[in-house]
Amino acid sequence: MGVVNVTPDSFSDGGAFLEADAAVAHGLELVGEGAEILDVGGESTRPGAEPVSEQEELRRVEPVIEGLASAGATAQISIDTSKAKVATAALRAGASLVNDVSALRADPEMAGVIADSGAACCLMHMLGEPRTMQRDPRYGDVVEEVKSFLEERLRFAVGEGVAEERIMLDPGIGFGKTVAHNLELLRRLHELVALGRPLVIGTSRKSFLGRIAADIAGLAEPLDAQHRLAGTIATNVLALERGASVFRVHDVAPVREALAVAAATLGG
Ligand code: PMM
Repeated sequence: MGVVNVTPDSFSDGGAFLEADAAVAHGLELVGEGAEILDVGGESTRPGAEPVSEQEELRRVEPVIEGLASAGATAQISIDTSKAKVATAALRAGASLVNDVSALRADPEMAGVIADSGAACCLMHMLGEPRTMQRDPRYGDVVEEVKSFLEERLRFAVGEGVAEERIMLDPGIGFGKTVAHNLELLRRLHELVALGRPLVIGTSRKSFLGRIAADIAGLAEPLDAQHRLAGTIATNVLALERGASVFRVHDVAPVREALAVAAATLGG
C-alpha cells in the first residue's frame, strides 16, 4: 500500500490543481514501483495535528481520486478518512477501500456507507485522538488491549452489515503508543493475526524509528523522516515474517524489494 498524502505539508506550493496533479503523478509513480493499493489521505493524523474540515478534505482528495481513476491506475484506491461524507464522495470517484483510523468511531454514518457500498475497509487501533494521543499513553498489556479493541470493532462492523471478508485490521503503530509499545506490538504481531483477518501494518517513516536510530548514533534528536528508510524496511520485513499482509509505506520500491527477498527466504 503506497501512501499518497494530499496535505499542505506534503505538497506545499500551488493551488488545488497543482496539488492534485502532483499527488496523481506521485500515485502513478508508486504504482510503477509495485504498489497494489494507493492510500489517498487529505487530513494529517500526525501527533499534534489539528482536524481538517469536511469541505477542505473533500477539496483535497476528490480530484486526486478522480485523476488516478481516469489515468487508469491499476492499483486499488483507498481513502484514508474518518468522515462518512468524504468516504461517500471518494467511493463515487473511484475508491473501493475505506481506511478509517478511528475504526468507525468518529462518524456514526461511516459503517452504513461502507456496508451499503460493498467497499472494503481497514479498522485501526488508536488510543485517544491525533491532537493528544502521544501524551503519556498507557496500557496494561498493549497487545491484549489492541487485540480486544480490534475484535470488538470487527464485531461491530459485521453487526452494521459490513462483510467480514472485506475487513482488514491494523494495530495503529504510533497512534497513542510509546516506542516500547510499538516494538511490543511488532514483536507479538502473530497474536493479532490470530483474529483471522488480514493485518495492515504502518511503520513507514514513523518517529519511533528515528528515535532508535538516534540512540545508536548518540544523537539527542530523532533522525528526520527522510532518514527512516532502514528502520521502515526492518520493521516491514519482521511484520511479514509475523503474518502481516498489507504494508503501508511511502517508499514502495525498496520496501517491495525487501519484502520479496524476505518472502522468498521464508519460502512464501
Ligand atoms: N498511519 C498514518 C495514517 N494513516 N492508516 C493506517 N491504516 N495505518 C497507519 O499506520 C496509518 C494510517 C500516519 O502516517 P502518515 O502521516 O505518514 O501518512
